[in-house]
Formats: sequence, structure tokens, C-alpha cells
Amino acid sequence: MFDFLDRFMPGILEWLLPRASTYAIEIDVLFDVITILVGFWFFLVLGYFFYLIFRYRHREGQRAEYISGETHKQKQAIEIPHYLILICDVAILVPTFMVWYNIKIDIPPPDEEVRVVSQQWAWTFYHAGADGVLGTDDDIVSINELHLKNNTQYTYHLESLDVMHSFSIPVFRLKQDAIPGRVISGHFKPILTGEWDIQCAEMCGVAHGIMGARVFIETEEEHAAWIAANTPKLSEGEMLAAKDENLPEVKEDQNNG
Ligand SMILES: [Cu+2]
Repeated sequence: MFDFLDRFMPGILEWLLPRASTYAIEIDVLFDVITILVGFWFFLVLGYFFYLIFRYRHREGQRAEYISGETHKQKQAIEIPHYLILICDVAILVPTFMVWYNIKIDIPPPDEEVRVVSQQWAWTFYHAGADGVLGTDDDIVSINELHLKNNTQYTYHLESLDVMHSFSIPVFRLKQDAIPGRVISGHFKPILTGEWDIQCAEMCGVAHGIMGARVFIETEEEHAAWIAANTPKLSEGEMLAAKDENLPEVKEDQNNG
């Protein structure tokens, strides 16, 4: 449905920013539908308003008339636009529920998972590593750099260590609050290679404005090369120590940045 509707839409957001996830088109179409419907009524009402001001401007010797709004015709002037606007509300609500379900409720089975940890004022990303499984010894941890494989279905698990943050990737049309004490899962599937912005979208302290990061969407070969270059090299002793709580710090040092 969204692909079909998109053909008739102006593509306002796409004009500003490319679409890099499968559901970006749904957000864009919804944005266009709202902009068109609200814009239509905005200009219609304002135009009519200024027309009436001009048409019934003050003239010498002409007295104002008191209208009680009780006749059938006068009531219709309120009721007809009222029902038309209700129809427009439904035309916005239906795609809104569909988009909400597709993005927030229905999480497809993932090819890969990624853990996203926010804190004042940085992002830490835990990538699955060569074995493709999150939470194992070959996880790759990076600060302010998220590396994704193109055309791969991801589930992310979002956490916060301190205050509320918001995980925003504009090219994905993704924005999700991070709440301390909770792990919030969601999904995305990148469809466009390149390097794009990640930004915290929730006022989280004095350095909120510079709490940015980058997402790198890579081809399968590029992503494999990045994994090979960044997989932590652990000796057997370190592998045993991996059970130890201190290891994430070691891994972060090796892969920082
Ligand atoms: Cu912030």
C-alpha cells in the first residue's frame, strides 16, 4: 500500500534525506499524507478567513448583524466542514496504526542482533562478531560507531546507563527512547550503503547536542573485512577471563573508535 501511495506523494522527507531502511518509505508516506491534508485545510481556512475579513470590512452606515447560528443553513456551515475534517482524521489514523504496527509491534525474525547502550554522552554498540551471535567472546564493541550489513534484518536492544536518551537514525526514519532500567527492542533493515548520522534526540544534559555517532552500512564483503579487522584477539587465558566482569572494558580499549 505504501509503495503504491508513494507514487502520488511529493516525497518531502526523501527530498531532504535518502531512505536507508525498509520502513523509511512508510514514515515518508505518512508524513506526506499528514502534510497534504493539514496543509489543505490550513490554506483553505486561512484563505476564507481573509476573504471574509475583506468582504465584510467596515463601511459607513452599515450595521453589523448578529447571527445566532440556529438556522439549518447556519448549522450546516459548521457541520459539513466538521465531518469532512473527521474523514481526514480517519485518513491519517489508518496509515498511522499500520506504520506503528509495522515498526514498533511486529518485529521480524532477525538475521543479526545489535546491542545499543546510551549514556551521557556517548553511544556504545555491541556487534555480534564473526559467529553472528550477540553476547559471545568475539563481540565487537565500539564507541559512537555502528557497523551494519546492508540488506540484513536487525533487531536492536536499546539500553540507557543513566538518564533518558533517544536513539535516532534519521536515514532509517527511526527514533526510539532509551529508558534507564529497561531494554527496548526494535528492528530495522538497512537498504542503502554509506555513512550516516546517529543523534541523541532526547535532551539528556549539557553535552546532549554533541551526543552524535555514525552508522556505517556496508556490503557483505566490507562488513566481513571490518569484522576480521576488529575481532578481539584473545589468548586462551583471556578467553577464560572473559567470564570475568572486567572484560568489556578490555574489549572497549581494543576497539575504541
Ligand atoms: Cu541526548
